[in-house]
Amino acid sequence: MATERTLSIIKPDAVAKNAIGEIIARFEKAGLQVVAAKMVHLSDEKAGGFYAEHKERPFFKDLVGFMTSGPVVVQVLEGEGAIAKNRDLMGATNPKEAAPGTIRADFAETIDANAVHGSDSAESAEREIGYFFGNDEICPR
Ligand code: RTP
Ligand code: MG
Repeated sequence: MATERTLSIIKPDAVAKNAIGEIIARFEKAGLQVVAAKMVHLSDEKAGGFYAEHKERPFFKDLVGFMTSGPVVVQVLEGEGAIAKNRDLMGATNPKEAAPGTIRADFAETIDANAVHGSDSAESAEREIGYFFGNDEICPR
């Protein structure tokens, strides 16, 4: 499998729980490397643009409200099959359906406040990484 990059966001609920380190440790233990990272408090515009694909969905307003409710940690993760590996580590969107031992099963309470985001395809990863990071902010190792 090829080396890939994916965008990960530790969402406001997990930051508020002081779980940044525990979540990043899971990525590292699974063989993913953090090659870019920053903490930001998203504006409505930045969060809405990020989730633009969901603009017409009934949950869009709540999603943007949640993503702007506190700071987030945005990272680029690099490694073998990073996109699928990160989605596996995250677990299902609804934490009640997430497999035991996944990040959402262990740190999230609700589908709205579900601890982490991860790119869902190579196309999404490319767009999302460019949405948050310039090339000079990514540090391959
Ligand atoms: P994410 O983009 O945040 O990584 O989550 P995901 O791929 O697992 O799920 P996605 O379908 O992209 O949805 C984005 C976020 O919107 C909220 N959502 N709510 N009430 C609902 O039916 C519903 N569906 C999705 C979730 O917070 C989800 O993470
Ligand atoms: Mg998604």
